[in-house]
Formats: sequence, C-alpha cells, structure tokens
Amino acid sequence: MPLNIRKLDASAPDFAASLRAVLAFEAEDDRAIDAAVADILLDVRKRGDAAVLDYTRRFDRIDAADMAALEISSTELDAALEGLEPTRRAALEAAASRVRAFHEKQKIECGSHSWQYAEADGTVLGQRVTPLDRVGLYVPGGKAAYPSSVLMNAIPAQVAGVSEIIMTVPTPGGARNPLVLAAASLAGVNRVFAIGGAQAVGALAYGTATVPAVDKIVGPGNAYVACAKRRVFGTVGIDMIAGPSEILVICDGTTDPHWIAMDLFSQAEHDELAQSILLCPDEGFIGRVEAAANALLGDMPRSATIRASLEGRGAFIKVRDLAEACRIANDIAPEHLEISTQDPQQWAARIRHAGAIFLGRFTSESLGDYCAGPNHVLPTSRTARFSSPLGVYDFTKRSSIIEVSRAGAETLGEIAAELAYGEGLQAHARSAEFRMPARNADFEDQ
Ligand code: HSO
Ligand code: ZN
Repeated sequence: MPLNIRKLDASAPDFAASLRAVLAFEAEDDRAIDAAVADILLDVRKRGDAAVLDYTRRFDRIDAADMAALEISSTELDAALEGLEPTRRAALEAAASRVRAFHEKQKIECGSHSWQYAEADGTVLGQRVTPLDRVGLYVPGGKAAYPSSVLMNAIPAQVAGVSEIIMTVPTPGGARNPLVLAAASLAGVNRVFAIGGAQAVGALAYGTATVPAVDKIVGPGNAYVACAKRRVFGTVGIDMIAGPSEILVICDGTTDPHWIAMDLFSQAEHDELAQSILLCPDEGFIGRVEAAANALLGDMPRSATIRASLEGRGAFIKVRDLAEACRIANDIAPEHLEISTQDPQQWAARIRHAGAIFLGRFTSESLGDYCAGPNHVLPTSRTARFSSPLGVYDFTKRSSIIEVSRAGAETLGEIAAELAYGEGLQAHARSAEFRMPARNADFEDQ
C-alpha cells in the first residue's frame, strides 16, 4: 500500500489550524502510571536495595541475591569494548573522540570558567563555576538502547569535570547489550548497575546502601522513567523530558529526492510518534520525494514504524518560498532542522528556534546523531523556543562571589539598610550598619 502522508499548503486559509493539528502532541500524562511510579519511589526510598531487587525481579525477571550482583564490573565493561568487532570499535572510538573534541571547545566558549572583577573601592565580585559531583545516567533497555546516547550524555559530563558518573541500564531477562557496555567503558562511566524503570531513578535520586545518591539524573526513558524523573526533580536535578524525535527538512527542490526521503525516514524509524516534515516551494519535488519514499520503504527493516510515524504525524508542506519555510520552521521549533538548499547560510540566518541546524545537501541529520560532534540530546516538542542541546553547561553550576572592602561596606550598607528598613527586616539593616562606623557607636576596626 502506498504511503498516505498528509499534504498541506501554507497558502490555504486553514493552514494555521492544520499545522497545529499536525504538531499536537500530548506528553503521556497517565494517572495510572503516575500512581504506580509514586509507590515505587516511596518504596525505594524506604527499603532501598531490597525494594530495587524486588522490582528488578518482577519487571526484569532477574533473581539477584543482592545488589552487588546487579553491578556490572569495570572488567566486564572493558571486556565488552575489547570484544567489539574492530571496525565497530574504531567507529565508536572515532565518534567518542569527535564528540569529546566538540565539548572541550564548548567548555572554553560557553562560560564554563570562573571570573571576577574589582570595583574602584576594592570590592570584588565574581562567579565561580564548579562541576557537579555525581551524575546519574539513565540508559533505556529494549528498543531505545542506544550506545550513541551513552556517549552523548557521559562525555559532556566528563568534560565538565564531574567526578563520578553512575549509569543504570535495565537488562530484561539478564541480557546485557555489549555495545552499550562498550560505550560506557569508552566514555569513562564509573559504575554501572543493571537496573531500570522508576526503581532505578529512585535509587539514583535517594541512594541505597549500594547505589550512591547522585546530584542530577540525565538520559531518556519510557513513560515510567519520565514520570519518575519529574517526581524526583528538586531532590536532584534532571536534564529534560525528551519527547519523540523530530526532523524538519527545508528543501529548495533540487536535492536528490531519495536523500530527502531517507532523511525523513531516519527519524521516523525511531518511533511511531516521531515527526518528519518537509517544507518545499516546489510541488513537483514533493511528489518526487513521495515516490522515492514509496520506492525505498520496502527495504527498511523498520518499515512498519516508519509508515506509522509518517502517516500519523508526518507532513509535506508546500510553501510559497524559502522565506516562508523559515517562518514556519521557527513556529515549529523542531528538534532537528535540515536546510537542503543552495546557499544554506542565508536561510539558516533566519532560524531562531531549532535544537540543531544541519546546513547544505551533504549534511544528513544522521551524522549529527552519531559523530559530527555536537550533542544529539536536543529539545523536542517545540521546547527549542526556550531550551538548548545537552552540553557541558548542564553539568556545571555557578556560585556567586562577593568580597566587600571596608569602603564598600559603607556605600553598600547605605543602600542595603535603607531597603531592609523598607522591608521591615531590622536584623538585615543592623547587620549592614554594624560595619559602618557612622551608624555604629560601638564600631571597632578589625
Ligand atoms: N535522533 C535521536 C538520537 C539517536 N539517533 C540515537 C540514533 N541513535 C535523537 O533525537
Ligand atoms: Zn536518530
């Protein structure tokens, strides 16, 4: 059966409403899931390892005597790396070193360094940047167990200077994914536990006798994991709640339509709910991409997922021109935006909201997923309007630095005391005034 992908025309009077309908995505908000997760978290908090072992027995069918049996040793991680087929290992190493190089550069450019300055009277102000002590990395099992995501989450943490990265990965039935373990070894993950679900999130957030409590939990997961991350937020930091993958392609109609069709497939194959959209001013070209998609689909092992995604959430949108395409792209604020046109820089300059922008016909989004260097953990579901790719900055925090000189205590004391009295906070005012000879009869220099 030929693919039945929705076609929209940006000039149609009902276009805005049709686009909203295409974009509509309700993050799963299932009360039953939330209630189950709340129970699990409470139980892990109360009973620690014993609770985690019980849930792992129940959900992952692993009968471990104790939590130590669920820790994957560094010897096993290294052996997984050693055991990889040489070309696979070389690719993983090349990807890791490119991702590391990009994030090293990001560390220098993106305000990861402390700074301070002195005012005329000697008061010093500044900001100190420190890495988080311990980070938890959740890696999903099953269909979304991506070694590339291990690299993308662990490497920026390491570059930031995080001293301990604790990874959890469910291994249903005890099946360990060697490529995931190899990636953990390569990325320098410190400890790995074969646990998953809300119980793993709880263990990382609260700590158990065996699993150390972390300061922040990052990494994707299913609805239970997402819900658990939301619930432990505040006790620990979290990265983001990632939605299904998205790709938006702007094409001027002169790229090989097979390339474009495959780019749309590349995100569609992640998930039935993934979203792939093409914006193009040339209706004939849209037809050729559709024909190419139909010709290519049969060869895809994940054709069922691709079909469900494209037919359920995909769209071909005919635009008047590329300027209109850029306006629509900003409205959609996609996770990934490909600009497959002549002079892509010109159009990229108009883009304000996108997780990652891929310029030119040779830049397939998939290169960014694995090895270009920038992070593949990106804002989805229009959150690119206000958030950024995962980066070194997500694994650091800032402390303000204030060192007031004796002269500064006078000038700042005037201001602070005035405002403190205005707020009815006497102790604040007096605390400042004690350090001001003019306002403190008992002032003694020290
Ligand atoms: N495109 C995904 C990341 C990924 N792709 C991992 C392949 N493996 C993020 O949206
Ligand atoms: Zn991908």
